[in-house]
Amino acid sequence: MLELHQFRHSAFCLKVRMSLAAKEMSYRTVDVTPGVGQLSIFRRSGQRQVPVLIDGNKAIADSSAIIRYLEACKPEPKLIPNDPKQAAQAHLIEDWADKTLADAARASLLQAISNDPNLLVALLPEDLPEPFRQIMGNLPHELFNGVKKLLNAGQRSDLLYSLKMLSRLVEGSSWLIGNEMSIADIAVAAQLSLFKFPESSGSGLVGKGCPGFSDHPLLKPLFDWRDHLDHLLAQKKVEVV
Ligand SMILES: N[C@@H](CCC(=O)N[C@@H](CS)C(=O)NCC(=O)O)C(=O)O
Repeated sequence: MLELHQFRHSAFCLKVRMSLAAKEMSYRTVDVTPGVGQLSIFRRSGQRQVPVLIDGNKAIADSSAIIRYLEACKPEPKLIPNDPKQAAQAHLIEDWADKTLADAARASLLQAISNDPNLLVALLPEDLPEPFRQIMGNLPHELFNGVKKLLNAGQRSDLLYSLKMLSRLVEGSSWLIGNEMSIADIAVAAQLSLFKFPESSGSGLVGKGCPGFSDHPLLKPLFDWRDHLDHLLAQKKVEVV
């Protein structure tokens, strides 16, 4: 049985769960405790970040490497297009989502949390007993590792511009590239989760996120597109508990 070692609300871990669902591959998740739990991740994979996929005695780190591994294990349905030009486009969009969008998403969520402490409480694990929830009312470090500073006004407006362009791209079309779901759709949708949490994030978080983005009228087609993908993949998911 494949095992996904993860932080529940990490967009990179969501990216892998979405890919496993797209391929209808069964797996179970292991929630890693930030800090102490990462020691075992380091022992098994030689680095400390999640997601890490464990398949027997193999440990694969990095969401993009994991998806390439899944693609080799179960080639259909393809997440990396066969056509070399489309494969190149998919790679470029995935790379933009994993770097530029991911950094901006984490910084924006951090900003949203600093304005709304209830959002932080909603991000804590659901099974955390109440006394711990109160003590742990600090920042979820696993999400914000690497966030250097909040977005300034210029970066926020650049981000909004890119998201509006994406919104235009998905309006009236199901997929970012060609006629099938690809890694580009999954990578973008996964990072969008931090701007507006999808239903699959659980009832405490769904709809919450970063005001100014989550409720921007021109981004509605983008979040509708993401919600559609989230529903579609929820039906295909084979997570064993
Ligand atoms: N490039 C990696 C990024 C993974 C990543 O940033 N993981 C974060 C969680 S969102 C993490 O493990 N942070 C903890 C740390 O860096 O110690 C991927 O695509 O999987």
